[in-house]
Amino acid sequence: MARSAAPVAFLCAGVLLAALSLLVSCAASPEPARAKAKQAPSVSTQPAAKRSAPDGSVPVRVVRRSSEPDLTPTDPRDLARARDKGWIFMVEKLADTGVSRAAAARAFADPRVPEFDGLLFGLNPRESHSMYRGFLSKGSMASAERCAAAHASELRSAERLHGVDASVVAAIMHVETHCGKNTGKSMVLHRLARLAMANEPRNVARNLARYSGKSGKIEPELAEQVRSRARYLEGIFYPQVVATFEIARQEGIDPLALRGSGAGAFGYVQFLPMNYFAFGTDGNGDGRISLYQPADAAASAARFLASYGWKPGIKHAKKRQIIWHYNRSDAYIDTVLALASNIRSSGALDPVRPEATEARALSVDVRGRPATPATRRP
Ligand SMILES: [Ca+2]
Repeated sequence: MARSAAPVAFLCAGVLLAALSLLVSCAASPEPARAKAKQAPSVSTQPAAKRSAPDGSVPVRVVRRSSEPDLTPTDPRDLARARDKGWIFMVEKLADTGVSRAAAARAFADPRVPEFDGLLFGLNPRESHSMYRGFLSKGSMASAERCAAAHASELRSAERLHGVDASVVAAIMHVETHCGKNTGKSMVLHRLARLAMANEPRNVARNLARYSGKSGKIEPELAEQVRSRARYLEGIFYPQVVATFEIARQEGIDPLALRGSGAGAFGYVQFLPMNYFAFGTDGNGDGRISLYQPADAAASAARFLASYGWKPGIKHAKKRQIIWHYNRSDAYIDTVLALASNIRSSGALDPVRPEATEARALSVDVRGRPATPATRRP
């Protein structure tokens, strides 16, 4: 979604983050094709003592809220800076939820986090089909096929594990991040926190004023729509902010280090932090879960879809219902299913016969150009 604030609001999927006792609906996918993230968070499936991160990925244990209270004193300068920057509502809310006040104040006081200058939201945003038209161009379809072919083994493996069509997961991978080429450079914490501030009292007032007539008056029904939308956005995104701090707390990493889309999603298949905890799967069996590993990303997305009822042989209408949980957009669903159908018919996911591989190797030189005698000069 080139969709920064408003659009984010209509995607979402239900997920349980047991450790935080929070049940919310949350998006797996906001912004197709974001810039590549530098940080590669991962969830370790190994005991802590054995974990290491030679590839630079961040290991994350299963989320479990610590029973130990955080006794770190809050730096009053951080609190003052967070207040000046408009984030004090978020800091205090997080502290009430059980996130360390010191950690929250420090994060929002950090100069890397911009001031909160308000979030103006639409009341009923919808994605248009034109947003996705480019994904069905000849070039994009070919690129999606290459993505499927490059990761056929991982995608087929995820399919065997979760019973979800490999072509659908490949299509999602292509639409979300162009097969991992564009996973996003935005600060996940900041983007999620901004959306979660929708229901901050001053922000609600700002939006009520926006929807008021020249007289400054607003119809009660419209005012309730504005308030309802603010509560909805907060309900979706605030738990994601908490989950981001939970990742940082468990691993002792900087919460600002997580990078992703403008809507706070990250990795090849653009999961929000809670989905990362709920559906992250170690697809390649290397003992850690990283959504920047294609095998893990494919397995995680497949698990997500399976959790909403995807099974082999389900009807088209059921497929639509399930993908809706990934992104609440008909345009998105149409695009993913059309791409998946094309990937299937292209044979990109089919096993390559050894003789075919050999034949191809003979006809292509090292730079990938045809190497038949006719094109070569002596
Ligand atoms: Ca892995």
